[in-house]
Amino acid sequence: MFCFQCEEATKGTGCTTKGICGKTETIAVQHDLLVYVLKGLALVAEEAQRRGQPDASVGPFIAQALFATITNANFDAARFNALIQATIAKRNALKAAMGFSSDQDEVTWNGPVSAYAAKGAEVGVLSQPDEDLRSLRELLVYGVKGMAAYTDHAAILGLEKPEIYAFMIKALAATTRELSLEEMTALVMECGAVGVTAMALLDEANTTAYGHPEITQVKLGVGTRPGILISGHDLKDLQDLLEQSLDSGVDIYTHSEMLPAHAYPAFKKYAHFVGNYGNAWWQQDTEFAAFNGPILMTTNCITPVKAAYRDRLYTTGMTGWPGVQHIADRPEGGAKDFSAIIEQAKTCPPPTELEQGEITTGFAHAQVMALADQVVDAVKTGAIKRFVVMGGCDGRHKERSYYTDVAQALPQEAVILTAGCAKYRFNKLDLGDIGGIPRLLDAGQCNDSYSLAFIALKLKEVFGLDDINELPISYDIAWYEQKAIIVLLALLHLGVKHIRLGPTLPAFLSPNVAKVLIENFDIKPIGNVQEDVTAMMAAA
Ligand code: SF4
Ligand code: SF3
Repeated sequence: MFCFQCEEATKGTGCTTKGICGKTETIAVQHDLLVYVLKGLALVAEEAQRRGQPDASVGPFIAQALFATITNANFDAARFNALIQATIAKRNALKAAMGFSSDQDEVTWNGPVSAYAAKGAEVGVLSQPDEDLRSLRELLVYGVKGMAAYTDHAAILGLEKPEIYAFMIKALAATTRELSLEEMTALVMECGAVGVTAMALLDEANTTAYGHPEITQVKLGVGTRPGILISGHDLKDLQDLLEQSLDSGVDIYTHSEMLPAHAYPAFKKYAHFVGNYGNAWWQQDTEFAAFNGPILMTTNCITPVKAAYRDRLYTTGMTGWPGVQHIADRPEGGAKDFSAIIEQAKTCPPPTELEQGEITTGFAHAQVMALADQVVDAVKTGAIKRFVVMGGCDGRHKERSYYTDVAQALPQEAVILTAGCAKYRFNKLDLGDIGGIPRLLDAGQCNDSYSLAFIALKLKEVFGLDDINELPISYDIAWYEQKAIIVLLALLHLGVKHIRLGPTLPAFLSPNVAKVLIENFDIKPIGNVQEDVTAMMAAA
């Protein structure tokens, strides 16, 4: 196996025997083969579009299948065998319907399940010998994986855009061709543009379904009733769970990326939606053990499952772990059936308390815009000198304490804008406020990163600036998995420069590709805390 798609790639180069994430060689080569046959499906779908016979089911299928391959989403070999089989079947049906033939291996390979491991090993990322082309192809594929996750979330809530699916198809198909470095770079940039569209669509889907997030205090302590812990990013799953557990005597707690759900008006009406439990994804083994009740993983991030809570863990959607109970998809127009989780919860003791207090969330774009006059005044008077965007992912690496230290070292005139689980490095610190505006504004999940771009674009308009880089905003982004890659590409598309990216630069950036990003966008690695804080406050 060889995998270097996340920030925790072994030794900063790639995992070759087993993933730090827990991905085994079996799963890694299945991921590689699934992506390979999806490229074949994309080639056929592209031909169908060219002939004026597009198949509308291909885009959503690709989005779901790619979602399953993002880091920490799915570790279940049986699910991947089924996905590979379904991809080949879909590709073959579309070929047959068009009477299309091709001698490209991605389009013709038809091996049995027993051949998957060998084929996956043959078609992995190292099969491209040129390190720059490999780097650009993988950057594009990882961007599309992130886009796929956001697109699937929007589709679950009923919003889809054909141009997003068309780009995914075009991008996957393009990675099978011998394109020049310039052509590949252009596709990577286009990926960022379509990423903005996908993020805006998801924002629309979330806010249409559940209202605009509002400033909300979320409790960190626990009650005396049994609980269900819901993790991941899927708000529709949360909605179904809240509805079905009404009057069950069970409380619902959020974990990790589900925390910002408390800020949606639609969820505030549930009295049994009581608080947030624990921290970012990577501490789940001890936190899930202490929770005592069932845990529902709606999306990434799952870490290797421990015996202490294995029989209380459930996956759903594109997530999976071998041997862990999986809740089936909702029937058309219906709801998922969470009754087994609710029944189990009733038999469990209440959660063991980990901490007490409250944290504030709900600063998505509408809430920030509601405070726009105050914010603009504070900038004009100099009470706010700088906004620092510290969004993205959290992870295990101890170097990530950098983000806690930066949050603490920033001067009083700096406001932090965050989204994603990166926030857990500083969201429990008392950072105070500036004339009533909290110094930490949490816009939500990584899925809500659109808010960060929206706020920047609105401020640019209010201040009458021509260039987004003239705003008093610095970017100090933490990344881990592929959704952070599409957010990064989206920011680059919007013209944002001087982004600090950490805790390490992606292993999949070859020296030449990294050089292009540095020369064109002044992307830089994180450095010394005090030096970075001083530089950011000086707009560098
Ligand atoms: Fe390694 Fe990350 Fe790939 Fe897992 S996802 S195998 S940790 S590079
Ligand atoms: Fe986190 Fe996995 Fe990226 Fe949604 S939950 S931001 S890492």
